[in-house]
Amino acid sequence: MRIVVLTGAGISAESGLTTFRDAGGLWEGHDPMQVATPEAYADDPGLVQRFYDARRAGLSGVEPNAAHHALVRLEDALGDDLLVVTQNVDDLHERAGSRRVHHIHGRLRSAWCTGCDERHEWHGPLAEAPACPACGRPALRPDIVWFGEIPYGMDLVEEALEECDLFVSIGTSGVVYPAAAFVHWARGATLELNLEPSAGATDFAESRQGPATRLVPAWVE
Ligand code: BV8
Repeated sequence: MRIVVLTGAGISAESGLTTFRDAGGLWEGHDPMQVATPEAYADDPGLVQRFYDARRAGLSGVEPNAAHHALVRLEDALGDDLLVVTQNVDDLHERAGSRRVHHIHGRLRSAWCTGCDERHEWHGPLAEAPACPACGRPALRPDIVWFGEIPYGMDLVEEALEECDLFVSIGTSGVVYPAAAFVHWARGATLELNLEPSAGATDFAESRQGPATRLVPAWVE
């Protein structure tokens, strides 16, 4: 049984990380559509760096929840037949113990040097323009896929979806593309687990509503 799981901000909500929607479309007081773009970064790099510095710092105050841990148990059972694809930029899947996680929108704890193209594990602030450990230039940006930028590993995801027996979408509103189109790329059965029906709920063979910490363990068991 090959399974592809897509997760969104909703799987991290019960860990205390506000979702894009629940925060009334604001993260740390900013409209992501205004700050999560290359144009915003070119226009005011300090503002965008501080927006991500705040969210990166917030990671040390939260823990994985029962939904993340249930996906680890599923991976223990399925091994490489399970692929977790996440839109989330937090590291809660990894901290729960998931080994095969693909971040299509990047990661808060990664810095990308626009000078030498190297990427580095990064836990501290970037707004102070630290030197790139590889080339020494102060050219580190958040390793985040902004609106208008190309998500990471689309070929890998498309191939996994075309070969899977089951596609499960957890905690996403289904408004951001191309992730919102994955249900159409999936070959097998499709299931949505979400607090409320997503924008694409009717595209799934089955859609269940409830908190991820209740629905995901129940589905995994
Ligand atoms: C691209 C990093 C080309 C930033 C993010 C018009 C039509 C179609 C597409 C477009 C269009 N105009 C523009 C586009 C393209 C655009 C797009 O989709 N825009 C949208 C707004 C219309 N997309 C892009 O630009 C993408 N790039 O298209 O490139 C391309 C494509 C393919 C191949 C080659 C080239 C890049 C998009 C990536 C943007 N970056 N993240 C950051 O994080 O700061 S997106 C960001 O917002 C998140 O990563 C996440 O993806 C998204 C938020 O979505 P969700 O995760 O779903 O979170 P949300 O809050 O919305 O929903 C939470 C859900 O959880 C809710 O349903 C809620 O009910 C539920 N929930 C809450 N609590 C719980 C719960 N569920 C269970 N339990 C709970 N306790």
